[in-house]
Amino acid sequence: MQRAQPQDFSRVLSSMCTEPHPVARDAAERFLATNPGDPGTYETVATLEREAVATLGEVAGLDDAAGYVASGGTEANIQAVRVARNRASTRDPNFVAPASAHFSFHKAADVLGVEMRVAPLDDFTANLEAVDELIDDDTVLVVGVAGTTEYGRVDPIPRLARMADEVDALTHVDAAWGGFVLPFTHHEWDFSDADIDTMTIDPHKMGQAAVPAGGLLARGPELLDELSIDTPYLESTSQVTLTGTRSGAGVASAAAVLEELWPEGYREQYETSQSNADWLAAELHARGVDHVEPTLPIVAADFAADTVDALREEGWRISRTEAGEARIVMMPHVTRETLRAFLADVDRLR
Ligand code: 0PR
Repeated sequence: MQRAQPQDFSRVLSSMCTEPHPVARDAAERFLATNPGDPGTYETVATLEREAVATLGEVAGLDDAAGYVASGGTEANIQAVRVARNRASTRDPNFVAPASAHFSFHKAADVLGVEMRVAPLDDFTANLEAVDELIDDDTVLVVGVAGTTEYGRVDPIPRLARMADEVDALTHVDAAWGGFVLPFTHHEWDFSDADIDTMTIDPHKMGQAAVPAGGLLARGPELLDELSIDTPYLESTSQVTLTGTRSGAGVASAAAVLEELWPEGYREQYETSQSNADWLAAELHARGVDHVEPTLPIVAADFAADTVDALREEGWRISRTEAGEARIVMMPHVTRETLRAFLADVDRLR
């Protein structure tokens, strides 16, 4: 049988994952047979995880960060809701999130038995009046998104955090994708900008780590203690992660690439990705194609459905927003050359 090969990235415009950086790939291979879920036995990878969390904290404006390298943004978001639920005393907990929140929050609500209240948007970000109306004394968490999945928009995080504080709820920021580009922008999104408690920030997206490497950060260890489960027969006595055995490859790759790229490498990637997004938006404008302005490096373009189908036939991997626009995510593998080839096909097929 022929050896299966993964897809190549040359026509992938839809993904929030990318080719791992060479140092991430190398570290992943070396640490394949390690389990950070058992830090007593696998000490080296446990040390790497602490280093990765410390650097993720730097990225997100937090000294002495608590947290861990999760399986992905989904786990980190579920765990953030779980922290908030466990910390609160209400029997009927709810959390409030904007309609732009990733579908992983619906999973969190379902798994944890916490009601999810969805606030409508105004110009792609949370409508604050609506959020305010949805918050009540049983609200345990307010969620803001810093880099939405569809349009790369940033909610007004400081204002959401103030609303959460008023009812003693926690604030969680989902920067799963945006966390590695936002430090180089003027947006207010991190632990130094607002009284936020937890954050999702995924090395396996813009961080260029190997999959699986998500990130959960907490302002202090006492928040993670809300998740603590006794582990009687391990050398370590408790565990806060959702999964048990975890990927040492993911953890080691995250630690390696964070050390390699933070901050200058990530800054360069942000500048390249953002200039590609702005360039594509200008090219679309020149062609009369409606599009949503890329505040972060994602472009949503309003092609006719037939055009998208024809582009897919040519091998372009494109996903659609709920409203039907084609999403083009400027991951590191999406270069100016990729975009020129894409536009040439757009011009031919439109
Ligand atoms: N939060 C945000 C803001 C996200 O965009 C995503 C995933 C998550 C959380 C969940 O992260 P995990 O998928 O790591 O659990 N956003 C992309 C999406 O669902 C993920 C993705 C990645 C999609 C690669 C396609 C793909 O090829 O659309």
